[in-house]
Amino acid sequence: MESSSIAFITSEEVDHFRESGFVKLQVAISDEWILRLRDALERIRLSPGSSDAVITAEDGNSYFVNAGNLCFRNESVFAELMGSPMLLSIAEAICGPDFFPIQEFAVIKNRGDQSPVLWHQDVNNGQPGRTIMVGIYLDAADENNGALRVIPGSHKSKESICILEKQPSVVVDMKPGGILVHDLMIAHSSGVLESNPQRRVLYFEFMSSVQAIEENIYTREFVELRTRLIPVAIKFFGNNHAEEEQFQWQHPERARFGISSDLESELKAIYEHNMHVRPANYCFDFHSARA
Ligand SMILES: O=C(O)CCC(=O)C(=O)O
Repeated sequence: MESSSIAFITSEEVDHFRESGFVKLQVAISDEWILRLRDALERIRLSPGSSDAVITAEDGNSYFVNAGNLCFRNESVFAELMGSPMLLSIAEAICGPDFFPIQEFAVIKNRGDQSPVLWHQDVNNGQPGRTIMVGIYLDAADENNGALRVIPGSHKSKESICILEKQPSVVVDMKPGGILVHDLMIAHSSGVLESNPQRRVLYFEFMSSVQAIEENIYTREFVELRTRLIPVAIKFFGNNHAEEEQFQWQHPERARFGISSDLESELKAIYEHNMHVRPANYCFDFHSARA
């Protein structure tokens, strides 16, 4: 990760995000982080759990395509990343100091899995701007290898996803370590891998607590439970990076989120509730489905 003397997200990048609904950041995670994260994901692949997805493709092979609840997988590197000043500063700059983490997961594309991600919005909430998905790329992505396609400005549109998905899109190429932030309302999709063996992306989803509750996207109970993950993750980061600058959490009610030093019990208390996130918004075309 870059030194903390460098702004993790610049005001120009925030402006670009607000206007277009996505922004590719200048900062990147280091090779050391990439290797640790890939190794942890590989161990999860070798013993998948109930929050993961393995599919069987037309070629008859099984492919590991999704891993959920990353901070609760006995792989502390994900909670460390969640608690890093880089990730939390990005969330704060866009969502505001009351941001909370909704979910964190990995999307793994493999050559041969034939699993495109169809056009969708992650959440169809009332207003864009204070809701983000931060994608951290562990592999390169380009037009023929699973790069995200986005429809610039679609996060501000009132059109349905069935209309939006027909609008002109742009492809966002990424390098390993690169970070792409998108608004949860932006229309996006991705294709299959044609030549690269894998494209692994870690996703960390955040939203303003006030927006989540005011727009009835999440209950207060959900928001409070997940907000507890922030001080826990900050401690995970601090335990392994004591010499680095720590994130200074500015949440207006942070005093209510005191945690014990038993971080594993804290994680268990958060994740044992198994709360469901809002489903994404896809176009289901009844006419084609009947034809
Ligand atoms: O990683 C991708 O290609 C897109 C994943 C995505 O949009 C999602 O899981 O909601």
